[in-house]
Formats: sequence, C-alpha cells, structure tokens
Amino acid sequence: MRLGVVADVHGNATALNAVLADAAPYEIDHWWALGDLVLHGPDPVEVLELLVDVLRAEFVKGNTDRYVVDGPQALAPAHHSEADVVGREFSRMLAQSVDWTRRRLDDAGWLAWLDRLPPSLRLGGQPGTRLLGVHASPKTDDGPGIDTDITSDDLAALFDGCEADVVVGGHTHLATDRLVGPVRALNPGATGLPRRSNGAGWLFIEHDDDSLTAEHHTVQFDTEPVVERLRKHRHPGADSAEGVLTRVHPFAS
Ligand SMILES: [Mn+2]
Repeated sequence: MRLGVVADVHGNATALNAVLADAAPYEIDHWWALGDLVLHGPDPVEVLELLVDVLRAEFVKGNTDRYVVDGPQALAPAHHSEADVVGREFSRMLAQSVDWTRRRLDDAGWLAWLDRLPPSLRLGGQPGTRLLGVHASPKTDDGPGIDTDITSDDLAALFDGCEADVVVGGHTHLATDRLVGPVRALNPGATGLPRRSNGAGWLFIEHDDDSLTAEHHTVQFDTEPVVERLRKHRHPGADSAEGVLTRVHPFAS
C-alpha cells in the first residue's frame, strides 16, 4: 500500500494542491491528514473538501482543530504581563482566528464532523511495520512532539507504551526522520505553514507486512495568493501567517 501523509495543512489550499500535484505520479492508495487542518489559513472549508472528497483521507484531530471545535471561550486563559506585548497580541489573534475559522466551518456544516475526528490512526499489525499516526505525540495532541530538537530521552518518554515500530506525527512543523531506540520517528513537516523549509511537506510511505519505507517531499508553492486571500477575507491572523509564509516570523526560522 502506498500511503501519503500530510500534517498541519492549516487552511492553506494552495499548499495542499501543490502536494497533490507532486504526489500524482506516486499513485497514492490512501492518505492520512494528521491534524491542524484549518486554523490560521484562508481556506478552511476548501481544505476539508479537498481532503475528504479528492484525497478521501483518514484524519487525526490536532490541538488547533480542537480549539476551533470548542470555540475561543474555551482557550486556556493567557497570563501575560503588561510588558509582554507579543504574548498578549498572539493570544488576542489566536482567539479571533479561532472565531473566524469556526464561523466558516459552522456555515458550511463541518463543525460536528471536525469534532468526531479520532486522536490517532494505525496501519499494519506485523512486528516491524506497525505504523501509528498522531498529531503531536501518542498521549496528547499538544506539547512537545516529533522534531529534530527534542532529546532522544524526551522523545522516548513520549513514545512509552505506544506499541508501534514507526510513529508519524506533525505539530512541530519540522520535517523529521530519526530513530529513538527501536522506534522510527517521522514528521512530514507542515504542509501549510512550513518551518525551516521552503515548501509544503508530505511523506510518501510504502507499507506492507514485511517492510516500511518513507521518503520526505518538499514542494514549493506560491505564497502570494495565500496572503492575498488572507487579506481579502480579513483573516485576523493575516499578519502572523504572512510572516510565517514569507519566513520573516521567528516561528518559521
Ligand atoms: Mn500546527
């Protein structure tokens, strides 16, 4: 089976379409979308329509999908000092972006669907090729996750008891392929809001009972129309998303 994996599409249909074009020659049988599907980008409804109707993907719910389902009033109260202008501004932008995205999904009838998404996906039962898909880590949709910065000990603790040979997750937005004890840790890198990368990430995985191979792909896409749509639709997080997409924002570097 040929599995394509995207994560952190973040409402960016331009990036997702670039991945689809890049993946066409690989004749993917099945897609996984590992959460953070809609928040921060201009195209939350279009992204869900693409993932469901065109890719026929299976899904994991990410922390920001949970924020959108639960609404801005459910966000943990932020305790920023008067001096922490950046922190207070981020919290305000996050609440407004959650509200903006939630209204669009509600109008299009997607909120109940988003709420039903599971926390993880599994493929294969043979030792050596058991694949687990998560958003951040096997136990939670938030906090530390799979990237090149986390220590092996910390990553091993996140994987404790996961009963998988390969764990693939998103959340950190950093493309990763490393061994943690006997477990291979993969992250496709973000599709819609890349970090330390000049394009949309996705993973091509070939899986059967005897083997599992994985290949990272990075696909360049035009960020200009994404920024234009953020502005046109008066997205409350437009400045922040533009900063990440143009690699000016500290999160991107
Ligand atoms: Mn994310």
